[in-house]
Amino acid sequence: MPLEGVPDERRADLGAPLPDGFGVRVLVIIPTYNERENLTNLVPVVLGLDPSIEVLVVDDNSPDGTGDAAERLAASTGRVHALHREAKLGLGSAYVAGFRWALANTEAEFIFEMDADFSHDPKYLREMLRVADEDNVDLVVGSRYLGGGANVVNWPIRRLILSYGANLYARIVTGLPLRDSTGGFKCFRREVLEAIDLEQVRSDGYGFQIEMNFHSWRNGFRIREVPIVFVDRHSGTSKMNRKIIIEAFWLVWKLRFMSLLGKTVAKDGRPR
Ligand SMILES: Nc1nc2c(ncn2[C@@H]2O[C@H](COP(=O)(O)OP(=O)(O)OP(=O)(O)O)[C@@H](O)[C@H]2O)c(=O)[nH]1
Ligand SMILES: [Mg+2]
Repeated sequence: MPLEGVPDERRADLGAPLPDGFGVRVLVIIPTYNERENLTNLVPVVLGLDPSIEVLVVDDNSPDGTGDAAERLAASTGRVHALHREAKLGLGSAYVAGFRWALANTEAEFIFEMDADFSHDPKYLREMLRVADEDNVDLVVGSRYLGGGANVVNWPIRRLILSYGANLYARIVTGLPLRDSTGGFKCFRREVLEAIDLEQVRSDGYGFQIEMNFHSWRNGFRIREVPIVFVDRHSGTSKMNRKIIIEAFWLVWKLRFMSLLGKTVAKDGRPR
């Protein structure tokens, strides 16, 4: 698919190409709620990275017509799929629905989570895939807080402190060895999603991200962070809210007690 309609600054700097004959099947899941313009700009860039990449949009009946935009993209190429849900049911359950769809309908070996709003620059996809494939990593996490600093552009200081503090708190309470456990740009090897009992993953927003990382880690999978620069959304509206923060605050304690009790959400019910 040509990169039509993509702003010039997005065409440039997409990183080094994947090795010739990479050939691994990749599915990028993009959950959307009112992201029509962002989605229409983002998808061609993602597809343009490599022919092995396909996209699944999970839209929650966005009033701005994002679902129709996803259908138009799907009609223009066989590499875009759209899953429509009836109402805004939350980011966590959108991903769970997307993971289930991916496992049931594709043979994708690597399955990405990615935001629609260009906060996650598509240029990092290649490096994340390279790490997953060549270095045999099961979960690659795009990280804003590697090396002590914060690679975040255009966030108010209040939000930066909240996010940094939340990550420190999650690390201390759960023991999860990640600098950035709340971010939503990551690449799962298929087996990771197959091993986790997705039925039991009920959290939303930041909590969902922490929970997926935690279960992957507790199930013995290899996790690695790669540095990314996160840029605040240029357009569209935020879906952040207080409920999501409070949920994540309590969730980390639940995870800690689960690990103390030796409980996992692996499908076979025991740690690997
Ligand atoms: N399907 C679906 N997608 C959602 C829902 N909530 C958020 N999203 C999408 O999930 C991604 C991340 O949400 P954002 O609103 O960007 O969350 P954020 O990055 O924490 O906050 P801002 O960038 O400030 O808006 C975006 O692509 C959203 O459109 C939801 O309830 N359902
Ligand atoms: Mg965002």
